[in-house]
Amino acid sequence: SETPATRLRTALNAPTGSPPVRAVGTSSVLAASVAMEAGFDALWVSGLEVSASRGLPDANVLGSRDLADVVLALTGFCDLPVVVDVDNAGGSTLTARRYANELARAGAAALCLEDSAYPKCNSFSGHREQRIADLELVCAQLMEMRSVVGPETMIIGRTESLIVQLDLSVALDRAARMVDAGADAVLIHSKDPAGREALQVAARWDHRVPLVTVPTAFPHMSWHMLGDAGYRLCIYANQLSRAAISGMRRVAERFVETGVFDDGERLASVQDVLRCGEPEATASL
Ligand code: SPV
Ligand code: MG
Repeated sequence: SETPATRLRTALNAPTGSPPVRAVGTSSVLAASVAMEAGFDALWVSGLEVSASRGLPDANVLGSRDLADVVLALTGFCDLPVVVDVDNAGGSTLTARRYANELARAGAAALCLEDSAYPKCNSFSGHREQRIADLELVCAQLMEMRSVVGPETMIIGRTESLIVQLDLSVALDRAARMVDAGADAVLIHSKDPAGREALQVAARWDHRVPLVTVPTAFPHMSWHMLGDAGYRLCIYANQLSRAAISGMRRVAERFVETGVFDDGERLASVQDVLRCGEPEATASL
């Protein structure tokens, strides 16, 4: 029967050139309700967003339980497939086993494992040096995860090669090795603001498994363009959090200026909040 995981797998494996799956970072049900209304196809549980929402650095401080709590809330709320950023899954095969077990049980449709060395740092953090993990370890982690999740759960192999300024050939080779170890899809992360690197990746990947992109650094490239280039999943990792910050900042600053929050133009209704916990709720505001 159809589950969010099987729907995601089918959509990702549709022919190159079909519209890509669009996932958006949602670290709360509030964000997921907005994503669902807008018509996103899937949800992304971002290590960065979940860490930030708890006041933690995106640096292997978050644990599998923290992520599972978010996944449980999202899968309880809607049936969009949930793609989970497990970072380097704690940097060992034993920790990878726990991540895979907990997140699969929470209902994740896909897990994204990256080859950053423990302790990781965010691909965009300027103040710390990202290092890349031993490929043998990453492949062993992948195989361990594959062995504990069901066959429908996808595992995305992600390489940070380009983030640490290794050659594209190294990135493609590491991605291919992750596919050999059992990855169902591949993400070669890039922060080239022109988006040229992302296009080169798509042109040179052999597409034996679907290609995934996180276009944070090249927001001018639409999902239509990325789909045409050959990408099958576009992950908008943090844009809703950033929209929330700018929205909250605007109304908070205005409140301090004017003394009131009464600003019907800018505030969603109380109903919108109630509905996250009780879909049938009707509020008088
Ligand atoms: C995240 O959202 O945590 C990601 C994407 O892994 S990035 O921030 O680009 O590393
Ligand atoms: Mg992350």
